[in-house]
Amino acid sequence: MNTADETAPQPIIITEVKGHIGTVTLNNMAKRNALSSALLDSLTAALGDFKAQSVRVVIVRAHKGVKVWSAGHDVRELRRGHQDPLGYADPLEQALRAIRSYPGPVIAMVQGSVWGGAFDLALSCDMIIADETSTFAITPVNLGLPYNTTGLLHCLNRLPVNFIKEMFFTASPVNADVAKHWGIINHVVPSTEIEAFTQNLAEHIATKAPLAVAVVKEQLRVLTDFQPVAAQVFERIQNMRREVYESADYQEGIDAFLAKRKPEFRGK
Ligand code: LCV
Repeated sequence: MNTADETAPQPIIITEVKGHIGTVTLNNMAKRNALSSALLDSLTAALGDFKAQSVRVVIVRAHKGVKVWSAGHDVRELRRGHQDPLGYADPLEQALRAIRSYPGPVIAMVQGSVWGGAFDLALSCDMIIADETSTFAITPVNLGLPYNTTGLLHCLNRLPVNFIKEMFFTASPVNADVAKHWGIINHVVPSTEIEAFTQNLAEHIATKAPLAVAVVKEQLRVLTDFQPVAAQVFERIQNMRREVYESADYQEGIDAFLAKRKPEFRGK
């Protein structure tokens, strides 16, 4: 028999504050923690709540031992036809900005596979602690989607451009050792120890002067995020991106994903 709590809708994220540490646990495993607007808006709201409680360090994680940390942007919600699928106002972009401007470290604790926009989300955290089961993939070329320039800047601030190109052009997952080698993750920690390791790191940082920590984070954000691009160059890039998201290939990419079949890209 179903007791009340078994039928009650599960929260899409679980939040917890203990001392100076706030934790967000992605909680939609049926959809592989796909980054739906519901999940992303909840994450952004949770960061606002944490800020109001002067939470000093945030951990973003999935449930212990998951095979998929997050399947990336909810493909069903990707805008189609004449609308930028990763525009400034997209819930994913709003969540990334909330992470990057949170006045304290946001640590991604990763187990399992990370896909697409979830890679950008993890990379937007201040540090990534991952276990041996973690993999990372960025997948716009699987959908025919023009990734946004801010997202590419997030990658450029962290990774060599030849490795970024390999990740974007192949859309292949990279494993924990490769991710550590190139600097995607700060520490590879055995899955049996990763919770304690991440908690200890967060608690250690939380003993430091929070105002001094917050100002260094904001200084590094403005130094890395604000690369000047000439207006004409930006408009040319946006025009190129529009041709991609208005292409038949982008429609085919989404249709194929939803139909669970391989896409046939024709270059138009
Ligand atoms: C909606 C999903 C998703 C999902 N959206 O389980 O990087 S960009 O530019 O491309 C950006 C726009 C982006 O992030 O795009 C999304 C990129 N993500 C991916 O390519 C990963 C897509 N997902 C998968 O490859 C598989 O789901 C993985 C390998 C993550 C897990 O495979 P598994 O066999 O364990 P299913 O595929 O059966 O998925 C379970 C349910 O979650 C839904 C999927 O449709 C299914 O729902 P139904 O049971 O209703 O069919 N799901 C998974 N990923 N990104 N929904």
